[in-house]
Amino acid sequence: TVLSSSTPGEQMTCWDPRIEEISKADLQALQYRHLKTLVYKLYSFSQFYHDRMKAANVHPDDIRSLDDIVKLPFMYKQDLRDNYPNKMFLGGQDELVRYHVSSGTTGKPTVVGYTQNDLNNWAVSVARALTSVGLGRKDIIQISYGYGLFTGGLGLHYGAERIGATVVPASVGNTERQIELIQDLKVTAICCTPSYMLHMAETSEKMGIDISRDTMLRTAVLGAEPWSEKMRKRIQELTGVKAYDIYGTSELSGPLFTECTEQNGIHIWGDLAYVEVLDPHTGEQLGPGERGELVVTMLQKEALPMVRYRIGDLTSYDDSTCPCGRSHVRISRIAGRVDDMLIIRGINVFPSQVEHALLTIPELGEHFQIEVDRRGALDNMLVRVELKPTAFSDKIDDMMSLKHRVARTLHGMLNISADVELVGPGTLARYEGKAKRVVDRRSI
Ligand code: DLL
Repeated sequence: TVLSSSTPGEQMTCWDPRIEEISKADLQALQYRHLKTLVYKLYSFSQFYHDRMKAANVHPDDIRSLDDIVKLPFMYKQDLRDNYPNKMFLGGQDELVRYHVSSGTTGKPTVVGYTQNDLNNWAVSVARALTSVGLGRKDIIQISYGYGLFTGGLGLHYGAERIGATVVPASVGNTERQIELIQDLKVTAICCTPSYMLHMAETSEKMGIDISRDTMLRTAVLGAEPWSEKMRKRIQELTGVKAYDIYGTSELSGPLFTECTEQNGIHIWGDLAYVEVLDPHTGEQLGPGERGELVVTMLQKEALPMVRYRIGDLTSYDDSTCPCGRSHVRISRIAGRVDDMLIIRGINVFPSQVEHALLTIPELGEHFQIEVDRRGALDNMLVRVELKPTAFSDKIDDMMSLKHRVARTLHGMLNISADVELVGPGTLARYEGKAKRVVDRRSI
């Protein structure tokens, strides 16, 4: 087991070099063994996967190498919805120890069930993730993701306890109180969405608290929504913390994977998950560095197995060994979702690209909103963005020239003309959970 040294008092780390530094050949052999077992199990015991494999004319005996995974059919979020709430589960209810339910912002909610082993593997994954960003038993970690049906709060909670850290289960909301706790309990690390981190930074400023000077906070583990490299820089500069990207989805268990201290890609635990990146249109596998749709097979999940799950997130992979020593595949920061991509007058635009472009302009704050509408036959994009308090001016000329500069920057970086509206600091909505950056009126 990864957590081999857990006797009380002993340094409890989640770094096992036999797993993290495993050779590519050994990792592939391990993945193949898991895949083979999984496919036989599903063919024999899961009506859903049995029917899917039959329809695709593939039998477990046809899986003779890891590359043969391409013979297996895909599965989609829609499959979970069609089988709501738990028709895709394997095993009986007596083996389940937990449910989580996704918010269902894009349709019917999906329900995820966990066996005890599932919860254990999930906690170990998060523990490995927190270890890889340099956290350990000396840390005091505030979990400011929502606790409850959302996987963020409890997922990070159990992982943080596994590394022996002291957990502050703050959940979301009551931001001033959260900042007081960070000060009073000498919190060293926080886990929340990047938008909530920004909200905390703003709130602490209003309270006259400088996070880098007046608190011990040094690490932030941010995820659950897309954010850009520029946003990372802003957050790091604003708060003095080192900000790491954490990724996962409820169907895969919840938050699972993070960057390491090198901040150069999200490490996937290859003994638990096998990733492919596909051309979203043809379904063909892409090579390292090529951006496409992430497809994940969870190799050891029990209650709700996931084989070739097309999550809909866009990324690329890198299979070179990281300078930190971990040999497993890394994926790049998620660029957005296939279905988040706006097509404006034929041009593909991701909200994360807009964010990146806006943050190149020093006068602009971090909060923005994209509104898409149709004017006659033409798509129209309006980007509404907050000014920094220092950039706010009542000189019309200054504001007009800044507005033009923003429009030119967007055009230069995205090749699209957009209307720009500059709004005062604090005007746009703030989010404790996932931010909603796009209003597409074309589909309303
Ligand atoms: O958001 C799990 C999670 C909790 C991840 C806390 C990280 C931290 P869902 O609610 O099922 O699960 O949403 C999953 O959110 O498919 C992505 O589109 C998006 N997402 C999650 N993490 C990131 C990230 C949780 N680091 C969906 N960057 C995913 C970009 C992310 N998008």
